[in-house]
Amino acid sequence: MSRFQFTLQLAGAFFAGIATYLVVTTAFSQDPGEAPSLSDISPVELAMEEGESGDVGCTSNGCDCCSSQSCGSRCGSFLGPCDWFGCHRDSYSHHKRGGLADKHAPAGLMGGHVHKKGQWMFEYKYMNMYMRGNRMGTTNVSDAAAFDVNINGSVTNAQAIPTNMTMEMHMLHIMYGWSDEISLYAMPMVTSLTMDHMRDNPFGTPLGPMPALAGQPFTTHNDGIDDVVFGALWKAYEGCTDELIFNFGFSVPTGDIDRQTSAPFGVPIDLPYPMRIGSGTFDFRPGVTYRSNYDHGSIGLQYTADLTLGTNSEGYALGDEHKINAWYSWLVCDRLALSFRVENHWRNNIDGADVDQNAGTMGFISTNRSDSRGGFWTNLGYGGSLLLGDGYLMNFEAVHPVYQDLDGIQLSNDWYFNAGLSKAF
Ligand SMILES: [Cu+2]
Repeated sequence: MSRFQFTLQLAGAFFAGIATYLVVTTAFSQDPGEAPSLSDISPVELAMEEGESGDVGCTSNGCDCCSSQSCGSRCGSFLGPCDWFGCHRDSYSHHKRGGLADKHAPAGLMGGHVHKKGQWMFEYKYMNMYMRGNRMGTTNVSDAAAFDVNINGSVTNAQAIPTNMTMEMHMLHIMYGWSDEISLYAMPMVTSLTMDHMRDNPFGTPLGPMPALAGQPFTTHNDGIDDVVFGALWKAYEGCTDELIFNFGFSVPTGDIDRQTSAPFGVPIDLPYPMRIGSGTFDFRPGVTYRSNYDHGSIGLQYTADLTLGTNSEGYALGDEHKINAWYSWLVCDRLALSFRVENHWRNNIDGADVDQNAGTMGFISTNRSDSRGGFWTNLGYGGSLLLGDGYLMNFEAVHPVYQDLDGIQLSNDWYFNAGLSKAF
């Protein structure tokens, strides 16, 4: 993808996000309706998680907390009072808006909330990502067509093709409220990577007789401690019902990038780029999140990036990544929210190349190519979060790509899953 295309898509995604925001805002600010009585508000629910982000600065319990028209109208009920699925909703009070099931961004996102001074949060997050089948640009290619392809003037996948891959991550997300505006966080994690391949070209090759093991599968695996992510979140703006949070994140290269495998040749060779756990570089991971709360849910817009700083010990740097997300969380009731998310994700190709790899290995298999790592993905995410009480929040999200434009030849993304369980105290 050219830099021009990239810029164009970035701008397009940004304006799409703004348009989504305006449409949702307009839809949800009509019909002031009736303000609920204070007796509707359960003190137990309100006390549940006082002090998390989204507790948007209103000082009294009622809808008169803000005199502005916009806030007043948001105090109205869009869908009317309800008592669905046996759980009563109390979300009319802005006073304790942060204690509801939509207080965190959807499970696949980070950096969307801060904590009050002195509050801790511990969260276990899990991700399982699955990739299946090869793709060039926006076109899926069969196993037969994935062998011996010409990428940027040189042939690759001469000796094997990747066929599918599973990436699993177990993350421990720790947050602490340094002040009411600034929260610190750290996220150590363990990553597990498994890739299946098909050996040689069983579909016919111009190079002579077919090797004896052609078409046989083989698998490589790698797991271990990934790069540790840490940083600070700064709530720079807090309105009556909305807030803006900046993320100053970094990662340190604690993940291994130099492991070897004996598959498929029986002699140790370096694992290819997508099978390496860490980036090998210090990364800057900035972000900014805007959230706006409504009686029946909340919307969020988020930009995040992962920018490598310098070059790693193997002589390369992973490509920069950018993500723009827009989501809507619908509060079915105070304890349960359902979310819908749209993500645009850009990743650049690798800068440089591993010094241990001689140029020949690029021809063996596409996963050794630094020019087959970048791409653009549009993903849709469907999630839910459930307040379990006592400060526990559980969330889940299923994500799938609806558009993928991949540089070179790469495995295409399939459905993947995010889940988390957090406790704040
Ligand atoms: Cu938190």
